[in-house]
Amino acid sequence: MNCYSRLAPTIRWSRLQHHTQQSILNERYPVRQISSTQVHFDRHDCKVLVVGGGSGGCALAAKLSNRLGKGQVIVLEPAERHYYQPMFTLIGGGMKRLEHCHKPMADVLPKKAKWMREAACEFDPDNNTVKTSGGNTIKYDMLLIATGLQLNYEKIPGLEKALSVPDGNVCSIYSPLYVEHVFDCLRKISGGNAIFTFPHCPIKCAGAPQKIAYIADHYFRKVGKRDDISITYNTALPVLFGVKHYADALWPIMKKRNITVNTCRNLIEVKHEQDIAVFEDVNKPGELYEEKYSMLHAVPPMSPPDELTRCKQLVNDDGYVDVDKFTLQHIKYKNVFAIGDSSSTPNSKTAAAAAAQSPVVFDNMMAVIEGKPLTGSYDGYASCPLVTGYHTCMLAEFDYNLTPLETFPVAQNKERYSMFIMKKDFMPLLYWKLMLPGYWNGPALMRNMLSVFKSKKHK
Ligand code: UQ1
Repeated sequence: MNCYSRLAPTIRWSRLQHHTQQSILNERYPVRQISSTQVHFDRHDCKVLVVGGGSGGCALAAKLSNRLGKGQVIVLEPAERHYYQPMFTLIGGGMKRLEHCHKPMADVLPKKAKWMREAACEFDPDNNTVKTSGGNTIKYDMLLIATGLQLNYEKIPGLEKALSVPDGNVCSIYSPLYVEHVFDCLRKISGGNAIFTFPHCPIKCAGAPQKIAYIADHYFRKVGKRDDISITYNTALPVLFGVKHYADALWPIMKKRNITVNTCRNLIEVKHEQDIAVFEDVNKPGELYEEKYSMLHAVPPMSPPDELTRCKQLVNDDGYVDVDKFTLQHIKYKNVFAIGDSSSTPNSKTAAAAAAQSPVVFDNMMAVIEGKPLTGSYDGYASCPLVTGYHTCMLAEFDYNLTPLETFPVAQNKERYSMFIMKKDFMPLLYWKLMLPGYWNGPALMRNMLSVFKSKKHK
């Protein structure tokens, strides 16, 4: 099977400009120029192979190639563009545009690393090799898996079809293909039920599905149509947010905004011709609820990519790379590490978590290369700037114990304008200028410095 076939979502061609169609095609299906007389597959050797050029892969490729020198690191990444995904919620709310959130992959990958514009097709950790979509084999000394998650829209019957209806009323902030249509939906709807979902599996940025609901509420109020629209947030989780400290602050916001929250309710089908979303009670399989929507914001189920989950030696039963949660080293293969969303570590999956993991992975990979004991340990830090409208945000930060681990000397379980500006204007700069070039190790240093200003109550 062609490695790329899983990446082929139903694309709403009618809504996309020709150049966008072409660039998405180029991005998804890179063409290998093959001469008719000679087909020639290569074998490549490297000290470190980084699979994936997302936030974690990029940052680590920069750190490692800086230390190891030119030509020692290969990055395997098929996409032409690197997206700053934390901006997708703001695009959904019409606060930013899609063109603000991506750069050419060639510009963000480090110059000292070699970029192979192919996908990993087959992992063989017993022989230290990875086969690529272009038919090449890469042999490595050290492997870093940074693939992130794939979006499985097709797992919900009817959803892809609904998303591909021209000017339809189903949308999703999670994909660059669909994110721009979210704001169209917010503008278009004039009454009825706006339904927002959260699927029955771990996802990246677990705060985003409710952020877009808060933003929608604020938008409907701003334009004076909120009284005609009822908003429902249906989550498959038993809680509103995994960290009690913030969940306790978010429930009253939902209440104040008059957003109905149903927990343990999972979207299982979309009947777009009738505008009906079908939900199942996750505790009572077979107990179904049909809800009529005038707008549906759907979050797809997600999983590590199929190419990875096929390699049973590397992954746990759920398909995540089986690493030690502190050292981020593979449980069985000591020359394999993972960073970011595809790893088995039980932290929230955010770019901030990848940033905090980056110095640990770097130190521990270098320790293996130099034959020294591992010293780096990841505490599970993740943060989620919970945007709650057009000028407010609650910055949640916490660790493996789901205990708040906050950077700033203020009560962070409150909605603040300062945190909104940080999320909207400061974070993109920090990401492009510091994180991707490998200089940002998460806010631990800043937190320690600012801790002198914290009152005992907040320490
Ligand atoms: C962070 O480190 C990070 O990664 C670059 C983000 O993603 C873009 C974030 O949203 C946040 C909040 C952090 C944490 C940084 C600070 C200064 C609290």
